[in-house]
Amino acid sequence: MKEKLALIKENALKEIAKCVGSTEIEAVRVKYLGKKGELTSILRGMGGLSKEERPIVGKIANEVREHIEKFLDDSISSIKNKEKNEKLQNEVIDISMPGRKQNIGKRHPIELTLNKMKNIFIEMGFSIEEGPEVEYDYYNFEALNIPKNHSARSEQDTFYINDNIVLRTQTSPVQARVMEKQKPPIKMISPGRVYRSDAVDATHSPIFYQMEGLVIDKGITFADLKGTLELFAKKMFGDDVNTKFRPHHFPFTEPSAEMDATCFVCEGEGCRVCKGSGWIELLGCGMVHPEVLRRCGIDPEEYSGFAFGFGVDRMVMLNYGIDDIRLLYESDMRFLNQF
Ligand code: 2NM
Repeated sequence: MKEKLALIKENALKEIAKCVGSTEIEAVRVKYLGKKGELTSILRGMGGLSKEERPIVGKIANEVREHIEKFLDDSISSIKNKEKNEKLQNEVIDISMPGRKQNIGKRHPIELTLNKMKNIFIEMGFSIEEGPEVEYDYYNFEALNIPKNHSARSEQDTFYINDNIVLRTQTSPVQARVMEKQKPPIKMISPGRVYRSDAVDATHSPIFYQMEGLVIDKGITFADLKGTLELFAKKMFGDDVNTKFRPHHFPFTEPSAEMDATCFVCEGEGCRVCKGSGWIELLGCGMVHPEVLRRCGIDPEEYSGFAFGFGVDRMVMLNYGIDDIRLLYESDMRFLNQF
């Protein structure tokens, strides 16, 4: 028995010393000290020994086990250490590698263009006013002299919430609200989202952006309108841009006009952007209709004013040479990343 134990010890120590990896040494541990290990089965077999032999053999067996355990623990920790160092060596960070690119948010082209337009008007002393997108029929139509049978009211253009409430089809209701509340002088713009029940195509979206403006004071004339909007066109598209006014009709202004600017792409030669005409239609405008002033609580005998309205999406498209409005609302990163 003693010789057997000595042999087990000798073999175990030899095998442990030979181990280089942690899986290998674990196998050796199981082989000698595991439940079915060589030493364990000897300790189990001690029942068959005489009373005299038992304590002696037991003592030796315990010493052998302690010796093996100690040597094993030391070897395991040195192997683990060695393996950890190797791992750290292999995982060294190469600081010369290029970093991973972060996707940071950007301003949308509509916002970029809106900001540019707003800043031009802020420089000229306009205030920025906002109002509800879900609006009373009264402010969206009635106050603006748009009668009940006007084509802008037909079901196909307006989203009705109920008989009295609509999704605003323009931002002029904001101006009607300001006129009602505020004594002139008024010098404001109302940028914002508007809604129309249109079929979607390259130039129509049921949600789009408008920016309307309003100036009211004593003695405001069409010359003020022209001066303001010509200056805007030059600041927006460059000093070389010329403008012209064509007569038009809007229910809320009289007289009314549309303003064109010389094409800033071909400088009037005719190209794809201006469809060969050399001119680009920029906005609608006019002198505020006396009936609108009256309905909003301003005396048309004392005050006069001009108003104008842009389609912001159209400005964005002209600014960046975009030919399909849908690109502005589809959130396609391949498109948006270009700005
Ligand atoms: C346009 C064209 C012409 C306009 C009129 C008013 C108000 F409230 F003063 F009556 N706001 N905006 C106006 C005038 C809008 O958009 C093409």
